[in-house]
Amino acid sequence: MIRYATLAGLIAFASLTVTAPAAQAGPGDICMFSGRDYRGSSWCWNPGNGYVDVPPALHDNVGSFRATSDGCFINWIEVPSKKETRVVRSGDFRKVYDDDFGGKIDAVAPKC
Ligand SMILES: [Ca+2]
Repeated sequence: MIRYATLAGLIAFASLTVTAPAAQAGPGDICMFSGRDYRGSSWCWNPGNGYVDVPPALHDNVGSFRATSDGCFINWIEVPSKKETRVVRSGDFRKVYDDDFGGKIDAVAPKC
């Protein structure tokens, strides 16, 4: 019976972790959302991750973002020589970004 309770607890913990990614955003992250107003699919990046291509759900499809670290949004025009960039500063946020550079984002990096 005790073993069963422990297993159930582990499963509950695992599903909580999976269903609440936005709440897991830590300090120093830049979090992006597929929808406006911080809704939809979300993904958080940290400068320690280095250069990262954004996940498919957010590729050319960032509806909003919040930054608590500096970083750089990248739109590749021709890999690896031609890119368009936007500097992001800690404290930056956009509730609506898909009508701007959010509609072009391919990757995030610590510096432009
Ligand atoms: Ca792009």
